[in-house]
Amino acid sequence: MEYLKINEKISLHRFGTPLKTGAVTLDLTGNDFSEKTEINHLNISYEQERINLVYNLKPEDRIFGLGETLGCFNKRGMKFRLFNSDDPVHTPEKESLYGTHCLFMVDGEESFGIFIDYPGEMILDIGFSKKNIFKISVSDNNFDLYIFKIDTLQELTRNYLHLCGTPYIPPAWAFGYQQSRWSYPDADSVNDIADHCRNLNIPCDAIFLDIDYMDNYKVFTVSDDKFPDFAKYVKKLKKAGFKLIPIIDPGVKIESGYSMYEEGKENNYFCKDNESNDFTAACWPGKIHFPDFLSPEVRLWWGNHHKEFLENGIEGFWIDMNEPSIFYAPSALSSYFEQVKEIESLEDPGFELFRLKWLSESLANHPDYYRSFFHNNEGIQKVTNESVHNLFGFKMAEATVEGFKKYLPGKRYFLVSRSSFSGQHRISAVWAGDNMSWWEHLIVHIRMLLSLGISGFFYSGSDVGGFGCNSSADLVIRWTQLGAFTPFFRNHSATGTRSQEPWAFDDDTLNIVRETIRTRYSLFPYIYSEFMRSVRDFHPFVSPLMMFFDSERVKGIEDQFMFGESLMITPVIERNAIGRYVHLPECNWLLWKSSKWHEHNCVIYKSGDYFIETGLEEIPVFMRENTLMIQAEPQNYIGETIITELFVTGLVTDEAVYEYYTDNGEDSKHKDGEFSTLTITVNAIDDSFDIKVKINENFEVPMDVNRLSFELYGSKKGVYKETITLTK
Ligand code: MIG
Repeated sequence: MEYLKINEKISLHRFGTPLKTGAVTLDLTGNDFSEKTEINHLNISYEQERINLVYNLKPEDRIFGLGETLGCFNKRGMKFRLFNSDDPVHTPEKESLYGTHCLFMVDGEESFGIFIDYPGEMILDIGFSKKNIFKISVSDNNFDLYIFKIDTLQELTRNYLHLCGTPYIPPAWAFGYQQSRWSYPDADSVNDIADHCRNLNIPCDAIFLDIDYMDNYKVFTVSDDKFPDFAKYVKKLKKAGFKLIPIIDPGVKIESGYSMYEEGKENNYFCKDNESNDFTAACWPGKIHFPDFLSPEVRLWWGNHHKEFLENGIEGFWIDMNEPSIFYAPSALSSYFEQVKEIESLEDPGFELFRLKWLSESLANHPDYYRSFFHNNEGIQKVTNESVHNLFGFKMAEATVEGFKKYLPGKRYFLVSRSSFSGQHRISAVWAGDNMSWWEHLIVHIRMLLSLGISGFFYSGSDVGGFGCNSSADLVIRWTQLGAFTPFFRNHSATGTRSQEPWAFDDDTLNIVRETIRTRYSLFPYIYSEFMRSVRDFHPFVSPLMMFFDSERVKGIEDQFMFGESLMITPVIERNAIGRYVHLPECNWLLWKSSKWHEHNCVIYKSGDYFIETGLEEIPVFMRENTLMIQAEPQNYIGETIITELFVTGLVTDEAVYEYYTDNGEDSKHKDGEFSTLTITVNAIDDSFDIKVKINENFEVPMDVNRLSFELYGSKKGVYKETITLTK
């Protein structure tokens, strides 16, 4: 094993000659590796092709991280198989989901972090089989293992991002509400959604196009019947403030004359089977080939095919099925049919019938498939998909980015991927895939978001209202209230399920959901300022309480989280609950219980534990002492009007400083200093408040705020209100 000390915090242990995954961006060339046989904390054992790393868990150890996984936020007691999989039923025992993020922290007497950069299968048994044994089994002996010498979770993320790069920043409108369903298949149904939103005063920034917009599920086509004059349509919707986000699936339909198929075949752009023929699988379009995204040439080709969409005004995509998901391979299907015939011929099929059911289920995503096709990795070496499996989604995202770079140069783009790998946080968001309209999935949503944040995916979210199964009015309400405090805020549901748009239920539900979404929009100045800061600081935007407060108690809290630096969200996630218990760590807190963005009840709480009664229409949010929250009048969509007035709320007993941040929201010029800030400083002095406002304006980005209305708590005299008008 080779060893490299990168800096005081990070060291690298290199096994064999690992393949370059693209996860790490820090330039390590020119460094001198030395030989080493041991790794701090871990026992290494070799088992045929695999390498096992064992850590002896101490009673107090907690394990945090692992990105998109199920189970508790503290992963101790769980087992995971990191092998990207399209599994649409997220029950608690599932070991694999769509992404691989092998970054975690052991938090205990001796804390440290580990990141394994390896694109094939890894099994992590975290005290599941044996209570005190944490065994990591890597299915190959070529990989990089990084050790982080850190004491806290925020330090882990900071150092990991130093190694793997800055998180993706979406365009500003991506912080608005987004409406989706499988499917709004044609212009009429999309119009219906857009009209409902505007007529009912429900802010919305984006509408998603699921697979039915295409011509026969052929990638990069738009059905002419369903969207006559697509280009004009995209522009019309944009004028009304809606971005259209088409879905892109990787499988290319095998159909002679279809240009994607012909070009791919001719240029050898598809993954090959054992006999060097184009590998055939099946997905929505029927029989398909997979583009070999591991080849740079293929990525360019694929990227170029976004041209028409991007020139027609599309600014974002969601990319799906990129684990890649396989309904069946034709060879497996024929053997399945043979077995059906065999069973048919039996006089009494008996138990064989059940075997048939199991057989048909095992057709999808069978492990054999991933052994039977090959990539031409970076145009250099032939590798089985199995050995680089977890890169497919990442490399597809890179291919998409090639398109953005070419046809939307300099612009921020919107990209959310289902499958992902470490490092992908630089170029795309992820959503949590096919959750269910189950109350149990609200907490799953929170835990996953927090874990993803650790791995640098600051902008992510899960389907609000739940994807599979029928949702209900109360679930959509509670989920919208939670979703309003998550970065990617999209209501989405599966075909065949009950509609779950805000207006799909009754008037009460509509009103509550509308006010919740309007509250979200009122918080846009705060959300955007905080998000941009979180990226600058390498500190997750949505983060666990333990990133702010240090106590054993706080480390065990998984159903409350920080949203930026000022707000702690304590969502109600149980059906029929009339409220919930909350833990308020360390300082005083201001409970901001709102049912409308500008109407709220504020109550000061000392640190401790409380039961907070919460009506179905109310969102309990706690403001941290000596921080501020800023709001503006909600808009129909982000950027509809210029923000000139801010509403500032806070509990101030000493000093609170807030930096409101604004930029053009659509490109990367902020990196060169093209942003403006307005710094608000509030000091509590003798039962009153001293307020100072300082503008730092970049001439390219006007600071249009000219009025600030304050509502301050913490003085013995009660609430203090003041409005300040700024003159330039
Ligand atoms: O096999 O495109 O997770 O969001 O609506 C299902 C149809 C394929 C899975 C995605 C979901 C999407 C659906 N897709």
